[in-house]
Amino acid sequence: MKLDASKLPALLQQHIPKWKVLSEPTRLQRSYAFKDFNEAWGFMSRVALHAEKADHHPNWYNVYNRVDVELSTHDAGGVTQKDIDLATKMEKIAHDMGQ
Ligand code: H2B
Repeated sequence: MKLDASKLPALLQQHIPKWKVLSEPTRLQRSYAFKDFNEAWGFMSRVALHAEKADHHPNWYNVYNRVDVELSTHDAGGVTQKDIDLATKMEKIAHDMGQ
Protein backbone atom coordinates (compact mmCIF):
# COMPACT_ATOMS: atom_id res chain seq x y z
CA MET A 1 0.00 0.00 0.00
CA LYS A 2 1.28 3.43 -1.02
CA LEU A 3 2.54 5.53 1.90
CA ASP A 4 1.16 9.05 2.32
CA ALA A 5 3.72 11.35 0.63
CA SER A 6 3.23 14.00 3.32
CA LYS A 7 4.39 11.51 5.98
CA LEU A 8 7.56 10.47 4.14
CA PRO A 9 9.95 13.22 5.31
CA ALA A 10 9.43 12.32 8.98
CA LEU A 11 9.69 8.59 8.23
CA LEU A 12 12.95 9.12 6.33
CA GLN A 13 14.38 11.34 9.04
CA GLN A 14 13.77 8.57 11.55
CA HIS A 15 14.93 5.53 9.57
CA ILE A 16 17.01 6.53 6.52
CA PRO A 17 18.11 10.16 7.06
CA LYS A 18 20.50 10.23 4.08
CA TRP A 19 17.65 9.56 1.63
CA LYS A 20 15.54 12.23 -0.05
CA VAL A 21 12.01 12.24 -1.44
CA LEU A 22 11.62 13.21 -5.11
CA SER A 23 8.21 13.87 -6.60
CA GLU A 24 6.14 13.15 -9.70
CA PRO A 25 6.27 10.28 -9.34
CA THR A 26 7.04 10.09 -5.62
CA ARG A 27 10.27 8.15 -5.08
CA LEU A 28 13.20 7.79 -2.69
CA GLN A 29 16.68 8.87 -3.80
CA ARG A 30 20.26 8.53 -2.60
CA SER A 31 23.66 8.67 -4.28
CA TYR A 32 26.51 6.56 -2.92
CA ALA A 33 30.18 7.25 -3.63
CA PHE A 34 32.60 4.36 -3.11
CA LYS A 35 36.40 4.15 -3.35
CA ASP A 36 36.38 2.75 -6.86
CA PHE A 37 34.37 0.66 -9.33
CA ASN A 38 35.19 -2.60 -7.55
CA GLU A 39 33.60 -1.33 -4.32
CA ALA A 40 30.57 0.08 -6.15
CA TRP A 41 30.02 -3.18 -8.01
CA GLY A 42 30.47 -5.17 -4.78
CA PHE A 43 27.75 -3.07 -3.18
CA MET A 44 25.45 -3.55 -6.18
CA SER A 45 26.06 -7.33 -6.13
CA ARG A 46 25.11 -7.59 -2.47
CA VAL A 47 22.02 -5.45 -2.99
CA ALA A 48 21.06 -7.46 -6.08
CA LEU A 49 21.05 -10.75 -4.15
CA HIS A 50 18.77 -9.22 -1.53
CA ALA A 51 16.52 -7.52 -4.11
CA GLU A 52 15.95 -10.76 -5.98
CA LYS A 53 15.01 -12.58 -2.76
CA ALA A 54 12.62 -9.78 -1.77
CA ASP A 55 11.28 -9.44 -5.35
CA HIS A 56 11.75 -5.69 -5.04
CA HIS A 57 14.38 -4.05 -7.22
CA PRO A 58 16.15 -0.69 -7.30
CA ASN A 59 16.34 1.69 -10.24
CA TRP A 60 20.00 2.65 -10.26
CA TYR A 61 22.73 4.17 -12.36
CA ASN A 62 26.41 3.44 -11.93
CA VAL A 63 29.36 5.46 -13.18
CA TYR A 64 32.73 4.15 -11.91
CA ASN A 65 32.56 4.62 -8.10
CA ARG A 66 29.11 6.24 -7.95
CA VAL A 67 25.75 4.53 -7.59
CA ASP A 68 22.66 6.74 -7.94
CA VAL A 69 19.57 4.97 -6.62
CA GLU A 70 15.85 5.66 -6.92
CA LEU A 71 13.27 3.48 -5.20
CA SER A 72 9.54 3.27 -5.80
CA THR A 73 6.90 0.60 -6.11
CA HIS A 74 5.75 0.65 -9.72
CA ASP A 75 2.59 -1.35 -9.05
CA ALA A 76 1.49 1.10 -6.33
CA GLY A 77 2.55 4.24 -8.22
CA GLY A 78 4.53 5.61 -5.29
CA VAL A 79 6.57 4.71 -2.22
CA THR A 80 5.61 1.73 -0.05
CA GLN A 81 7.09 0.03 3.02
CA LYS A 82 9.00 -2.21 0.57
CA ASP A 83 10.99 0.84 -0.57
CA ILE A 84 11.75 1.88 3.01
CA ASP A 85 12.85 -1.71 3.73
CA LEU A 86 15.09 -1.87 0.65
CA ALA A 87 16.66 1.52 1.45
CA THR A 88 17.26 0.35 5.03
CA LYS A 89 18.95 -2.81 3.72
CA MET A 90 21.12 -0.75 1.32
CA GLU A 91 22.20 1.45 4.23
CA LYS A 92 23.19 -1.63 6.23
CA ILE A 93 25.16 -3.13 3.32
CA ALA A 94 26.95 0.19 2.65
CA HIS A 95 27.69 0.54 6.37
CA ASP A 96 29.08 -3.00 6.56
CA MET A 97 31.37 -2.07 3.63
CA GLY A 98 32.78 0.83 5.63
CA GLN A 99 30.61 3.63 4.26
N1 H2B B 1 10.47 -3.63 -7.84
C1 H2B B 1 10.04 -2.40 -7.59
N2 H2B B 1 10.89 -1.47 -7.14
N3 H2B B 1 8.76 -2.08 -7.79
C2 H2B B 1 7.85 -2.96 -8.23
O1 H2B B 1 6.67 -2.63 -8.38
C3 H2B B 1 8.30 -4.28 -8.50
C4 H2B B 1 9.67 -4.58 -8.30
N4 H2B B 1 7.46 -5.23 -8.91
N5 H2B B 1 10.14 -5.80 -8.57
C5 H2B B 1 7.82 -6.60 -9.00
C6 H2B B 1 9.30 -6.83 -9.20
C7 H2B B 1 6.95 -7.21 -10.06
O2 H2B B 1 7.26 -6.66 -11.33
C8 H2B B 1 7.04 -8.72 -10.13
C9 H2B B 1 6.24 -9.27 -11.26
O3 H2B B 1 6.63 -9.23 -8.90
